[in-house]
Formats: sequence, structure tokens, C-alpha cells
Amino acid sequence: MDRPPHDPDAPSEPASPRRGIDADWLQWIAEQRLRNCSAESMVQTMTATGLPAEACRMAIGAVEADPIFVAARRHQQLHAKLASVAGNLQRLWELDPAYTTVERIREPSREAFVERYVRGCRPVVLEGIADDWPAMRRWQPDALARRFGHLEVEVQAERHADRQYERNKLAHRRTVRLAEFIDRVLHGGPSNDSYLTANNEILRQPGFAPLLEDIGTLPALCDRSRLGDSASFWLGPAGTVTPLHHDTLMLFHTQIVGSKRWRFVSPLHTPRLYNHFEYYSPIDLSAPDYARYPDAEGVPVLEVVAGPGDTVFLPLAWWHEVTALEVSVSFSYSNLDVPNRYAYANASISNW
Ligand SMILES: O=C(O)CCC(=O)C(=O)O
Repeated sequence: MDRPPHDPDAPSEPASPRRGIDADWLQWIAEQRLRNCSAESMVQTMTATGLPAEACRMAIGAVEADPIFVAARRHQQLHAKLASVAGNLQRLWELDPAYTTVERIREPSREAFVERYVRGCRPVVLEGIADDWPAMRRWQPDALARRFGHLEVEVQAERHADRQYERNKLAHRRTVRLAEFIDRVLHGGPSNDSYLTANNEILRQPGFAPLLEDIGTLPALCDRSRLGDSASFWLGPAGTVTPLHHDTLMLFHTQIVGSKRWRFVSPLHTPRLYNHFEYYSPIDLSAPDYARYPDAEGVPVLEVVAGPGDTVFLPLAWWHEVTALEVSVSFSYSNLDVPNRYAYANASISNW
């Protein structure tokens, strides 16, 4: 490759084809080319920061000829192939005129449920499951405070100070007495600042064991003997938001008190959700930033509000964002008697 002409005004720097273009720029060039940005638009961006145009053109050429870039292109083509397979299957799903409706059903047979919702991979709300649950009478927040208020629980707190509160959930753990937390929930008004989430593990604590006795009939495909190990308790004010993510298993989520709005996005749309880190998407379905995340525009969102006694079924890998519309108490469980542990490869790109 030709070296750029020597610049007599820059005596301390030897001339180099990548003059002033450091490793960050080279990575940027590679990423933009992989997104099929034209060389000229990249040169414009680079020269706007003061870089010499000729050096920019040479660096772009050098990156494209680099065998490492060529290998990255091949992997990109494979990824694009898989994304198009998922996208085409999704087009078939969306042929269903009722695709965006979350059905509500009552007392399905085990076989029908497994076929249509588990293997068919569709979210659904089951009505009536909790009709015989003592929890429906006994889990009003003030009643819980009377029974368990003296016990300590772990909540997620100070979430307002951190946009990535769910990703950073371990840093937000705080221990409080349940009575104090419930008082805040009942009298503090709507807020997303603190929330008693599945991570609290309270159902594994001996003091909270009586809560499990308040759970009655389960959906037909649940294994009762594994309830204690697979269940989670959720309590918070109106306004809590669990941001868009997918789980690694399927679960049921029964609303006991108050209501939550569930928004779902198909797993086949994963390539459009910027899932660069673990199980999270940066897309806020309430205020999506399509300038920053253009591929997410037009992705259909399914929405349903679950009220007291409703049980949401979360099928495999479906993305979901959950907002409490009122003070809310709910109970989730993943003790399905079908295979329910799934591994996912993670991109683990934390700063993209
Ligand atoms: O209820 C919530 O806030 C979130 C529930 C959820 O995302 C889950 O169980 O995976």
C-alpha cells in the first residue's frame, strides 16, 4: 500500500497509512463497513473530526483487505442467514389475523395447552386457575404485613439512579423488614424506585413457608412437588417496570393483587432487538428510540393486562416488558413437567 504524502507540518509523527487513525477508529470502520455504510459517508464522518481524507480512505481500504475483517464478514453472512430464517418463520406466524391478540382461556386440557401454547409458543392468559387459592384472600399487602412484617426481605432499591437497574440488579439489593417495605408501597404512591422481585428468594426462607400453603390448584402441566423450588414472589407499587428481556425457561405468573401490563415480542424478532448483553434488550417499548435502534421499528408488540386471578403463560424465549398499573402482588412458577431449561449463547458486548 502507498504511504500517504509526508506532512511537513507534523515533524514529530512519522508518516503512516493510518496517520491519526487509532485502534478505536479502525474498529469503528470495521463496524460501519459490516453495516454496509458507504466508504464516502464514513470519510465524511471521520474528516469532520479533523482527520485527513486521504488517510481515512487508506485506513478504510486497509481494514477491508485485512483477513480478520474478511473472517468477520463470513460470520456476519452466517448470522444474516439465520436471522432471515427466523424472520421468514415470523412472517408465517404473523399471517394469523389474531397474531397480536393474547388469548384468554379457561380450563384447557393438558394436551391442548401443550400443543397450542407450549409447543406452539404463544403467550396466553389462563383465567380461573387461582379461584381456589387462599392467597387471593390472604395476600392483601396489609394482611401480609400482619403475618410476615417482622421478617427481613431483599428488595431492589434506588433504581431511579440507574437506567440499567435490571442488568445491575445485584448492586441494587437492600434488606428491609417486610412491614417497612409494604408501608412504603401502600403510602409512597406510584414509583419504579424499589420493587420486591423474584431475586428476593423469600419462598426459600423458612419464615415465609406458609405462603406456599396459600397456593391451590396449579395448571395441569405443573409438577406440584417442585413448586417450592421454582416459585417467586413479587410485590411493589404501581409504576414498577421490568424492562424488555427474555427468560431461560417458561413460566406461569399469577396476579394476586392489582394489575400488570405485559408486552410481548416474538423470539423470532430477536435479531431486531439489539440483544448485545445477556438476556436484555435496550428497547423501551413505551418510548422506543427508533433513531438509535432502527431495526426495532415495526416489530409487532402483543399486549395484555393481567388482573387479580389471571395467570399469564410466558412461552419459551418470548421477550417481555412488565409494568405494574396498581399496587401489585404476584406469584410466578416454572415447575412445568416438560423440558424447561434452555441455554442461550450470549453476545456479551457490554458497551455497544
Ligand atoms: O412482574 C414483573 O415485573 C416481571 C415478571 C417477569 O419478567 C418474569 O417473571 O420473567
